[in-house]
Amino acid sequence: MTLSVSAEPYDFTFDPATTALLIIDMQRDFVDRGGFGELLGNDVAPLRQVIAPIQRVLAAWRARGLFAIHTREGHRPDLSDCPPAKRARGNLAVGIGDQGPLGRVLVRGEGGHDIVDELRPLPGEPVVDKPGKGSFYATDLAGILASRRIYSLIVTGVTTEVCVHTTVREANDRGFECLVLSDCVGSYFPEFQSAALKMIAAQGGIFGWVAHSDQLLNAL
Ligand code: TIU
Repeated sequence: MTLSVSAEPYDFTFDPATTALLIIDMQRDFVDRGGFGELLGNDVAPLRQVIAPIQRVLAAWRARGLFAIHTREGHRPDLSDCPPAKRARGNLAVGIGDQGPLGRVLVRGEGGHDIVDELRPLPGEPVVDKPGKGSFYATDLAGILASRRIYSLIVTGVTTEVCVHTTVREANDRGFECLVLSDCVGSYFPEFQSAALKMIAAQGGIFGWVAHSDQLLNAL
């Protein structure tokens, strides 16, 4: 079965059986006050706006028995997988590995590292822990997608110009077709949100397609 979604730069067609919904880094560390995002100097409010639209898409996706994957950015408690350059970046008073209001910042097992309750993964939905911005770098995501014969990705999560963009670029170079849902990805910076979405769909869809989630829900 092939479905078609009205998208930029042109309709996105996909077979639901070979497509995964990818939910990137919807962790308290990025969308809650006191987390890594706020420690970096950001207002988390714009990111919280994507929770409800992703919830709607995830509910429709699950209702059809389709495959969803969640990612989390973070590090081992001993920080052995955190490059010193990443830890030093920003000269933060409280940074990666330090004790913050939500526990140790961006460390696996801590409160801030967890996915928000509204989007809690269900059994059967893999959670991919990643040390970098991209979801393919140093993870088993490629293996999971290969074993499920997944060729297309519906991409949601945060932040649009950082982990979403890095992941879409990685996926595009690996031959995946990516549809990014414009209202289900969020940035701390409105101007980056707009530019990042344009960069994906420009030049005939140089990295992929962009559509509002209503268009996907219509197709489903
Ligand atoms: N800072 C920022 O915009 N993003 C990140 O650090 N990680 C993700 O985007 N997940």
